[in-house]
Order: sequence, then C-alpha cells, then structure tokens
Amino acid sequence: MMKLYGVPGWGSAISEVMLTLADIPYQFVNVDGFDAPGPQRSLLETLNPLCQVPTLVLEHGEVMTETAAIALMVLDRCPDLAPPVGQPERRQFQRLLIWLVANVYPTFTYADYPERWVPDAPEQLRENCLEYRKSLWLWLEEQLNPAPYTFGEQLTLIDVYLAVMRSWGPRHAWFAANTPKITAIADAVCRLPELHKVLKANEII
Ligand SMILES: N[C@@H](CCC(=O)N[C@@H](CS)C(=O)NCC(=O)O)C(=O)O
Repeated sequence: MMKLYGVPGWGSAISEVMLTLADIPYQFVNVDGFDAPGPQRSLLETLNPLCQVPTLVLEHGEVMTETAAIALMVLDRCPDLAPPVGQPERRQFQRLLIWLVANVYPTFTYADYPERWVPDAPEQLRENCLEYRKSLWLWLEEQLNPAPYTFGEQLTLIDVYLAVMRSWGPRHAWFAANTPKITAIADAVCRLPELHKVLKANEII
C-alpha cells in the first residue's frame, strides 16, 4: 500500500483527497513537527531532500513528491478526474494545475517561513506574499464560472486544490467576502459524502 507522509490540514491534504476520490488505498504517516529539527524531519529528509509534504511512497518504494505530479499519477489511474483529452477544458485543466503550483503554492513557501529568506524583514515578506496571493485568487475568480465545479458537472482535481487551499490563508472569511465563485466550488466539494471523513480528518470541514 502507498504511504503518504503529511500533516493533517497541510499540503498532504490535497493528495489525500485525490487518493480518496480515486479510491486508491494509502496509509497516512503523520510527520507533524517536520519543519523543525527532530525525528520527524530526519525521517522525511531520507525520502524528500526538500523536506516538504506531501511526500508519497508508492507500492514498490518509489518516492513521489509535488502535488501536481501526484495529481498526474492519480489521473493515470483514474482519468475521470480531469476533462477528456482533446477538449478545450482539458487544456484549461492543465493550465490551472500548473498555475496553482507555480504561482499560488510558492507564496506559502516564502510566507510560511519568511525568516529563512529575508531574516531582516520577515514580516514584510509575509505581508507581501499574502497580498500577492490574494491578487492571484482574485485573478482566478475572474476566470471561473462554477456549475457547480470548475469544469461544470464533472468534479476534477482542480476542485480538490480549491477546496483544500480555501482553508489556508487568507482563510474562509476572506474567500467568502472576495471570491464567491471559488467559495462555491470549495463548498460543493466539501458537501461530497465520500469525502466527509478525509476532509474532517484534515479539519477542512
Ligand atoms: N511544490 C510543492 C509544495 C509543497 C509544500 O510547500 N508543502 C508545505 C506544506 S503545505 C511544506 O512542506 N512546507 C515546508 C517547507 O517548505 O519547508 C507541492 O506542490 O507539493
């Protein structure tokens, strides 16, 4: 069985929800505290030199990192979680998948640990990253037309990112006030009974 190294509510939640939707069994290994020196960090470092979650160890011991790479691996096993090949929606799915990890996710890399990058002005970096992240979400909001999901009636892995990331900074209240379409998509995902357990375990609902 796969082993998913993560922390409830953190980036591993994205992969957990995807694996659950695809009905792929996995064992969750909680490495809470991995972002400070200690046994959890030493363990994670042996698998992923960047020491990030999610880190996934596949059935035969191969290590996968990066939520987008894990999403593509999930799609190989469960193609229905993306729009069909050849459709325009497929290309927008690919675009948004990369857009999320190339633009939004790095704002957490820098803002969650600002003292690593700018020891003299960590608060300034945190604040600037948060403002930039808000501008990215506002851009995405303009592109969306939920019905009820990003690509209409078909639930895709983009919806999973939105449901999990909506629970991160700038948090629910900001999304509710500023991005009603992202909120509607995230809410639709959060209502799915088959995700109740995994969303609850990650404090997303
Ligand atoms: N590009 C990675 C980013 C993963 C990531 O930044 N995870 C955060 C937790 S949500 C983390 O492990 N942060 C610790 C660190 O960067 O040192 C992905 O998409 O999986």
